[in-house]
Amino acid sequence: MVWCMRVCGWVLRKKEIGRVVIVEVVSSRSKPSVLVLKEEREPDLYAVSKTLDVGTALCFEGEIAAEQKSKRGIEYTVSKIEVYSKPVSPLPVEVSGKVPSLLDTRIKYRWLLLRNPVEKAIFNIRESVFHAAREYLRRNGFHEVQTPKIVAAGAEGGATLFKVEYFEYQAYLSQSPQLYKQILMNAYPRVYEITPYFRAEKFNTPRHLNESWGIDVEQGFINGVEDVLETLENLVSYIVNYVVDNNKEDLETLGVNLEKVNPPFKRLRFTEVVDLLKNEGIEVSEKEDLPDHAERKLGEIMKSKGHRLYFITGFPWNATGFYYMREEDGMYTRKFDLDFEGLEIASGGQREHRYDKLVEAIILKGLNPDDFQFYLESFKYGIPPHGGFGLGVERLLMKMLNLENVREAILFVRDRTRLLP
Ligand code: AMO
Repeated sequence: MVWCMRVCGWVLRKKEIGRVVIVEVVSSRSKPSVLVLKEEREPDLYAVSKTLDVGTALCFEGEIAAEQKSKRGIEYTVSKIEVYSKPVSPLPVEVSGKVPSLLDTRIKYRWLLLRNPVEKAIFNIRESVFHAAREYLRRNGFHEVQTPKIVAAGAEGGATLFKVEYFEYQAYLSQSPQLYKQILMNAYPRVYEITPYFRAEKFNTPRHLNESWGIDVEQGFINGVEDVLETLENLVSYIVNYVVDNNKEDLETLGVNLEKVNPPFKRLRFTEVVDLLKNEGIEVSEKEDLPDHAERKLGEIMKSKGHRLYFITGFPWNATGFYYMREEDGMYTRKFDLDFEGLEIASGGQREHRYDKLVEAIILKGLNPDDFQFYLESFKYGIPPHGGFGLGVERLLMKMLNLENVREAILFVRDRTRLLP
């Protein structure tokens, strides 16, 4: 049985070969529909198709052709074409995918270049990442919450706060839902939020945005940081494997051979990382966060041992936020990172849930406990031991799809120089 379908989209390319017109129409899939119109077979539609410019918005009705010759898409024989809108000027960018555009052009015209199969494939996969994350977390008893994005205090250090005028108060854009997801540990055993992070990173790098998206999780009643590591490795595996199973066409369009991943991921102590790097001639301080070049080198070392994804656990206190639980030695904490081939894609840890210790940590970090009263109060009424993480969506996509720049993984880029579109 042959099904007649109605598909709406835009003309991506048009080719005339003798008395045949071939029109590629892009819709929501990364592969275009290929309309084959023969003068002999459908003279009226053939005449219409000759007038179609690249960019025309149309709907067509047709059947998947018995014989499929096109390598670019799915061929249809057409019974109806309805034109909805014609471009009033030629398109400013080449959308067919024949000629790759520069990153700058891709960012400026993403809304139009999304008609290009490669752009469409990236964002179809981005959609799957969010869908899979929700599916996994919901199935595992996490409640979805929304917390404010206009806040009175930052959680990730003052240097990257964007100031906002809030009537007569000084406010900021939220860098992370950290403090709020912890507060909610008073009433939910498990929460997550899919959220933007606003960070005034002043430098331009291929892995930083000023507005990025995170999958932020917090889990209570834990017996230690290992419970949180397990949630994160299961979540990341679920997301990657979901994309492998559900975005075959998009991965093919991108030419990406994404392999499934399975937990457990390798765990490395921070001190082990320092030794591993020392053996490779890279000196890193035992008291600070890993610099970028050290992170990349570690990625190479781990890849040669067959580990694409690995945790670094037990970060030094000097390199962490105030809210991570410190070990008894005072030097190290229960903070971890998850790295994917040399790039940090997530951070998390067990939190300090003991009131007195938390006040002490805030003071030790040079912050004023008065600024955190709303947060501190929530540690007085039976908050359970808890931990969680923030997983950077654009960074995860970058690694899954071998993208060179994090800007390729977000529709509208906010970076040091871009506030439009
Ligand atoms: P962190 O600051 O490491 O941790 O952020 C978590 C993850 O978010 C991503 N990310 C970014 N991606 C692109 N551009 C940026 N400017 C940017 N900043 C962060 C990264 C990073 O690993 N509150 C903790 C999480 C927690 O402990 O639960 C936090 O925000 O992938």
